[in-house]
Amino acid sequence: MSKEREPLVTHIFTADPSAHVYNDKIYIYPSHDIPHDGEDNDEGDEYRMEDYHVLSMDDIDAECVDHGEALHMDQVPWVSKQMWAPDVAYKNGKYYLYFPARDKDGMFRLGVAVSDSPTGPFAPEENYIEGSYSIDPAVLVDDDGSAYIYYGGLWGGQLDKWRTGTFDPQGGEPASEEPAVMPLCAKLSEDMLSFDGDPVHIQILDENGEPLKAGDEDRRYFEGPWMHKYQGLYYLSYSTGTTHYLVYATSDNPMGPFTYRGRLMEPVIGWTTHHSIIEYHGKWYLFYHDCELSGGINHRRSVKFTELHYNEDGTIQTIHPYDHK
Ligand code: FUB
Repeated sequence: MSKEREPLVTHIFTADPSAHVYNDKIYIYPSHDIPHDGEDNDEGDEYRMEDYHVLSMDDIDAECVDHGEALHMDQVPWVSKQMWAPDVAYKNGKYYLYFPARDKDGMFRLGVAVSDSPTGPFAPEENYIEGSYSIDPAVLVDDDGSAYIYYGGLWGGQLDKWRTGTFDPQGGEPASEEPAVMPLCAKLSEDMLSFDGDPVHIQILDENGEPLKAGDEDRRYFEGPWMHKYQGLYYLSYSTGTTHYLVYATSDNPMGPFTYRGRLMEPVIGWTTHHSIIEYHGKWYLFYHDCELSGGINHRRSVKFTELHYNEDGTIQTIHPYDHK
């Protein structure tokens, strides 16, 4: 039986869970951490993932099943290494797996692979999505069928190295008083395989309508976006990276601008924090990961879930991940 705030599986290390409800079951699309004894660094070289496994639960308290390998990097012609945080979207009767990985030149790009089943196997496209770079894709298929992909991550995720529009290996975050690097968003084409138009940086504003600043590390975007809708409002949530919070901003438009609203979750054990949000049988759940099971080893993470609660004004109650202990 799966339990709240316990690892969903313990036979492999899993991270970056993207949860979805298909046919009344919960499907979780995580990264698959590989244990090794190498060092951690700011480029994220310790995250050496090579494949994806699909997990599912028949109900929120049912046993979590590992459906095995759904895609391996050896099947993807353009990938050299590091298959990081994925997401899946359902449209046109098919399931589309979006994933970041380094290409043969060492650049992170976004790929897509397709299946008739939520558990895969997924057949990859020959090349990465044209015009894509950086990491952590998350896809929203809106009520009118339009699909949007949100992505980007700083440091090892390379988003800050593209600030000039081309890749600058020496690039980094702006000075602390300058606007922060914002996440990217693109509309997806009808067949879900390419961008429909140029990606744009979506704006995350503070309470005065000003873009969050690079030095505002408690609130600025770092990586791991997720988009969900609640009572007609779009909620963009993400990790602040260096300060290890999950936070959120809202807008009445899927491409923003978004206004910062608050903190979703306090830091977990481990450097990274990464999540997704679903509604299931009338309740809301946050799927996330931490390194409790591995005793704090950053690249040996475990996926967990917990219930999430809204206040009447649409704000979300901050989750304290170890309060129950
Ligand atoms: O799992 C590798 C990377 O770590 C992800 O892409 C980031 O979001 C962070 O969780």
